[in-house]
Amino acid sequence: MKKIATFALLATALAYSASASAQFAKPEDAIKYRKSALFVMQQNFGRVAAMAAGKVPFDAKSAAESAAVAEFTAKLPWAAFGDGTDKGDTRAKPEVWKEHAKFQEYADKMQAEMSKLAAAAKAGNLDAVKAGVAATGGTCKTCHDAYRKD
Ligand code: ASC
Repeated sequence: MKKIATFALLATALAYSASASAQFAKPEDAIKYRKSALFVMQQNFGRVAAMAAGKVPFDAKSAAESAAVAEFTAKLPWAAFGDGTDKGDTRAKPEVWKEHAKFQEYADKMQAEMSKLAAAAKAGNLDAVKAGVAATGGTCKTCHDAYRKD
């Protein structure tokens, strides 16, 4: 029984690491991938944030589309912070890998807030969009303060 459990655990671990590393041929690719995902996410979040701030007129359809893209792209960067991707063209601090569970917690929190924002935008509720932008932006800042250089 113990042997079977150990084998199952090992197989799961191997499958996981194989799939995580198989996604990227080189560490540079992982870095480029996560930065690209974060860039597309920010561009879309920024569009909604500009509406929330009254810098551009609120357009419910555009807000809903952008928030949906931001919600989806918010899922992508985290698989690209694997081992060996701490060096290179990145502003990520070493703490990302030293405190990976906490970093992942921040990432999860951001995604949860981004989903609430997407729901508010889909509902066309500007007040809820404003609250969602503030809450989501707060999670961006908290993580950047802890885990991003500069
Ligand atoms: C953005 C962006 C961030 C957050 C942050 C909110 O649009 O690029 O990092 O919002 O500025 O405080």
